[in-house]
Amino acid sequence: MTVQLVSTQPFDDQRPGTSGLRKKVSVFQQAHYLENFVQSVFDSLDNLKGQTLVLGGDGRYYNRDAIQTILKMASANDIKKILVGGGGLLSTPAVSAIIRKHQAYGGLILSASHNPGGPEGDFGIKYNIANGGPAPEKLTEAIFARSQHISEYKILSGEEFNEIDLDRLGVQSLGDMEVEIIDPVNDYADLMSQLFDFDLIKTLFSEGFTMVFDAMHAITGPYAREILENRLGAASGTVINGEPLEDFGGGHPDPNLVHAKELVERLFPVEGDAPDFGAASDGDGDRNMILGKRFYVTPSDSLAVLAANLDSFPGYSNGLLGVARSMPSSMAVDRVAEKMGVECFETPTGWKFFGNLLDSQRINICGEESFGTGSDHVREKDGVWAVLCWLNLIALRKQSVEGIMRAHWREYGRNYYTRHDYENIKQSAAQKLFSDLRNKVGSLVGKCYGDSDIILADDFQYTDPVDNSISEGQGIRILFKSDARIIFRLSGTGTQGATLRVYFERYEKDADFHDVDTQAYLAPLIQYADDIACIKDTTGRLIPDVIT
Ligand code: G16
Repeated sequence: MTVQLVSTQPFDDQRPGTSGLRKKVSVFQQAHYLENFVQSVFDSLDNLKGQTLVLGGDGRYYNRDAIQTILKMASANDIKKILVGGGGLLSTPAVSAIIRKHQAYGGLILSASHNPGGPEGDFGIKYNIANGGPAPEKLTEAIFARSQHISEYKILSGEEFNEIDLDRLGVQSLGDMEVEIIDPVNDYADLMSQLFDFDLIKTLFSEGFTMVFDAMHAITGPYAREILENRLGAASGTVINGEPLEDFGGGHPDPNLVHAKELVERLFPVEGDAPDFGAASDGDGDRNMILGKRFYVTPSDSLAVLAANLDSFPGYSNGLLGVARSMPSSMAVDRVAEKMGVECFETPTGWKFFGNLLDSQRINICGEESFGTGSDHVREKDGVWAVLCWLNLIALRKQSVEGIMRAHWREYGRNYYTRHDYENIKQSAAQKLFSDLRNKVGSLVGKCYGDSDIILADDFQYTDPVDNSISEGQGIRILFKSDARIIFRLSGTGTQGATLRVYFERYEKDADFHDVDTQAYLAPLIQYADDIACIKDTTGRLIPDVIT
């Protein structure tokens, strides 16, 4: 086996987005495309030689091929050891947990998260650093810069070269590098058992509590089966769509009311009884959706409830340190922080912005409207973790999901919240909409819409309180005096055209008004958003593609 230096030329589209590099599978399959990006990652890391990395993916199409390529490149780049999930599988939060547990130098995660998979679908790759979290912007920019000047990459080659057997647990070698195929679930499941009261949850299930977990044929199937069914005694069959498939069974592994259709039908049956609890996770296992019997919990509300109750879980008995939410997430958690007297941070969209706050113990729980919740146990959002939080809480409080949520609203008030997505619109239309909005935003303050004045309008900018780095242009924020907000942002994870996201929220303190239909409650704001941004005229779309 020899190390081959392969000549290559830069691809101009390798700038990582909100969460790594995501492209169509066919883009990644172009000669040198994956290799260029991986070499750019390796070249951007200091002192990589002799280090240990973690590698795994969500099992989507091209996962196994990409792993074999990356292993050959890692060996050629003098990496000492790689821990690879059996079958090439590792959820995003599991990679984070394994990096931390084994004090690895970092890890590569192969996933395009909630984007569809299969030969026609998407693929993706992202690098996580030694704290277990996504590479900060400084590093992703350095990777991109390197990718623009790359002229060669290193890879092992040779006749006698055998591919690593990804399905055989244990140590194999590749050149001078050690490859250890590890059980993808164990480390993660052990960590969960330290954070939550498994005995209490076991009792809950033994008393007849019923739930359905929809793994959407993505990565969380094996994790949910081991934890819910094997360790916690949930009935067999609790986990549905539990086999990871390369094309996610043709579905869109995004745990929301539209895409987790089977789960939603079970929890909202036309007739008959529903299970007590429902949950789903996404392609790579970092997102979650929480449902009760005929009841939907918004991700922002879920974050608020979990923050308010965090100290009741064994792993968090020291209490709430502080909270953070992404800017477009609802302000429900802000009220919890205020009441509990802890700091609340508003960060740009993207989990990487929570890393410094978690590392410096300014916060120990954080979340995003995009179905992400997590804590300082890892440095990624964590779908199964969020489900276990709710199970632990239900077992403690002996209340239904709806009961818990309504009690929370009575105490803190309700933040009505919805997100409207306009998918695959023309890039030119998206750009026009945003440049018009940016031109207008300075003059919006003081304007009155309906019963309320605009008191703040800006293009959100964030200064990281730990390293003082500044991130600009993170979305248009419009705040009304009536405790209402409209946010406009472009998705950073799509691979086709542009996706416009418009977020709406309004606070309602009066419990007599906690039962209104969300779209009806927010209808005036939805109209103002079109008045302000001319969505229909500019995009040609009359209604959003997805409403969550
Ligand atoms: C990724 C990031 C999240 C972020 C989301 C936003 O999620 O990891 O932190 O909230 O993207 O997506 P968009 O830019 O499309 O609104 P995931 O689950 O796709 O990795």
